[in-house]
Amino acid sequence: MNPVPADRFTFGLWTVGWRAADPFGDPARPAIDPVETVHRLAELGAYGVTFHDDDLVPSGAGEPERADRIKRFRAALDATGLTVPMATTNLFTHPVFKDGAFTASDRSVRRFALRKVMRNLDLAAELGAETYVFWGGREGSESDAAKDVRAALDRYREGLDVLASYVTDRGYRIRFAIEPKPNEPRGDILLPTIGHALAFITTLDHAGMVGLNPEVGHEQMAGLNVVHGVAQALWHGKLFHIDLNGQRGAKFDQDLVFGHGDLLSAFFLVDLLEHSGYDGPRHFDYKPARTEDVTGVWQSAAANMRTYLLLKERAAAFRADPRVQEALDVALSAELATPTLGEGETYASLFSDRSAYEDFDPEAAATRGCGHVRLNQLAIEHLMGER
Ligand code: GLT
Ligand code: MN
Ligand code: MN
Repeated sequence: MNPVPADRFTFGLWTVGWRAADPFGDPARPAIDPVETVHRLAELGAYGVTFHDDDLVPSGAGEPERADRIKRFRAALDATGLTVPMATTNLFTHPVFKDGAFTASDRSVRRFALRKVMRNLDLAAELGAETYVFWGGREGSESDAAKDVRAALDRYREGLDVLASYVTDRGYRIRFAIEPKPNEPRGDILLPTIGHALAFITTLDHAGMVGLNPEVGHEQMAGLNVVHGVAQALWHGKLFHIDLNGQRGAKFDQDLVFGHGDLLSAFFLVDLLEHSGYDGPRHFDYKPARTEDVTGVWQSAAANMRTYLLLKERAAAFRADPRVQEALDVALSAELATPTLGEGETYASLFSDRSAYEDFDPEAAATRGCGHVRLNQLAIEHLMGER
């Protein structure tokens, strides 16, 4: 059960590198050099590493320092074979972004934000990234009087349109992935859920190159079923990337290890990813708990991958179990794939089909049990290693 690069597990520099400062407490761990992170992740069997511009080069660093840091990072990638499948921009830490980046009311901040993204897009392309994530943590408000949401969405769209043209004109093979989140750090964030983001994408000039990077915990913070959300993103052909982690209910963003929140949901999510043809990275966006020392950081990184692999194994066993197949038959699971109208049928022939209505007995059909609880129990028993 050891992870290998073919499993496509990736981690952000900011995840294992989180120094465990929170709104109530100082950093509890030392900084980790990105070069060390690359080596440790490679030893653990990861496939890739991802970064914000400022994770790699602290904001405000001069050009020589920037070049040196990028050179050292590249050398570590070359030495280990670790890839950079995704990169993103920090548009949230510096107080200049306190009222947003693409949707800041201050136009000069918006212009600065676009330039910051363009600069890191060049580096992302150079390092071979195929996905560029947009998490708009500061795009939002605490007061409904403070922002005209419709104007803010106009500016959000403008920003993504400009950046998509930039990528296209430069010939970069990069697609954009919007990461929804309902709140935190803003009281309310724009594009709060997968559904909001999907609708927004349809309005973009380059809608085809923009998809989603859903995060497990962010949907759960909104009280939503992340498996349903990810399935709908897949259905739209928009699951470009995914942030896996754990969350226990509707509260602050916990970023727990994958599976350490709603384990049953994690099981069904792995089942979905593994059976849907999704072939992108399995990216862990978690934070090693503040209680952990540096040893605990790397143990927690390994825990994410191990949990994923265990769930993958259990999901395969679940699917292969004849009792599950039988329960799926009872639930008429396969029948859902059959179109409601027959081939070539129209509403007119439906109208003249007496068996569909006049002779249909809804009372009899209503007595049929679906057996969904048994199916769920079988999943739980597989998850617990009972079968
Ligand atoms: C930030 C956030 C994450 C996003 C990252 C991308 S940064 O830590 O909490 O969910 O994926 O910008
Ligand atoms: Mn999160
Ligand atoms: Mn995330």
